Amino acid sequence: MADQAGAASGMPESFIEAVRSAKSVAVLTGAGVSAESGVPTFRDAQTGLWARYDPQQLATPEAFRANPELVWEWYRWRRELVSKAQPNPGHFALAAIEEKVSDFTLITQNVDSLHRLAGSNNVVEVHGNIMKTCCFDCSADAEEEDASKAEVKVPRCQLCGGMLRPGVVWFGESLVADVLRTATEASQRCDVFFSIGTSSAVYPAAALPFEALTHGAMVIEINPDKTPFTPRATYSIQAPSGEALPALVEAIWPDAGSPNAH
Ligand code: BV8
Ligand code: ZN
Repeated sequence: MADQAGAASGMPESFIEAVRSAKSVAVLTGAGVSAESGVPTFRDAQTGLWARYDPQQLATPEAFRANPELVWEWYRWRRELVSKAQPNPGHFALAAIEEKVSDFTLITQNVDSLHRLAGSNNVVEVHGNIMKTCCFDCSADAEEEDASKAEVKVPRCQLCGGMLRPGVVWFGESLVADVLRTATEASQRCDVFFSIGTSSAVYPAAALPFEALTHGAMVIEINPDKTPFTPRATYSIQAPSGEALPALVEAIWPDAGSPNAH
């Protein structure tokens, strides 16, 4: 049963000691970590123009085959949004934790590059990156300028003439095998696993906290809402990650300095 650890105060000593002495830490982040940077989560109703579309309907190869112009319009809108977003204190706190732990892996479902922008190094992007572009037919990577010409509704591959697509993993597509293997291995070997800002609804990423648990890790969930994983968490911190993570760093590594913008 999850033990409620207070967001800022009242973290049990057992919790603080376990995280401070951890040799290996793995973290899974979801859209909730970027929410405080102004990047809408998948659960949030899409704003404005996109309110009438369900992301799970648009982020699929079928949608792209049926209407590549619409799918590109959606991704260009999201790229614009992401390019204006800045990391928030939650991102910086995770970069600070990486400095304190010898074996640290940050597994993210987010496609927005904010962890790297905040200074995290060992980032595993299990669902790709929205700023990347590749060929839907031959999978060749494409240069950014090929895709950014807004007047070209569906950019074409210079190698095979196929349609270019955003470099993300769509629903119904398999994750890149060695990326998933790296994430799974990190989840299996860690002493402490954090599941932060994710609805724990999308597989196989949602299986990673369970992997950590069955391999003996302490699993800490940080999410203002409950998720299907909450009852299994060792500790559940029900607070926004932008508040909980800096408080956790402060409580566990007071010398780490404030993990806000560097
Ligand atoms: C695959 C990139 C094999 C694209 C994304 C039936 C049962 C089980 C599984 C399936 C099924 N049918 C199909 C599947 C498989 C499917 C799946 O899991 N579907 C779910 C919906 C049931 N998975 C796949 O298709 C995966 N591939 O399985 O391959 C295969 C092959 C062929 C056929 C079948 C299977 C590929 C999944 C990857 C999809 N791509 N992103 C893009 O971005 O455009 S997923 C996308 O949605 C995100 O990357 C993210 O992973 C997911 C949304 O999840 P979250 O990140 O958790 O975000 P969400 O909005 O859901 O939640 C936000 C959370 O934050 C909330 O809990 C909220 O409370 C919290 N929060 C809010 N504010 C804060 C906060 N937390 C902290 N602080 C805050 N301030
Ligand atoms: Zn091609």
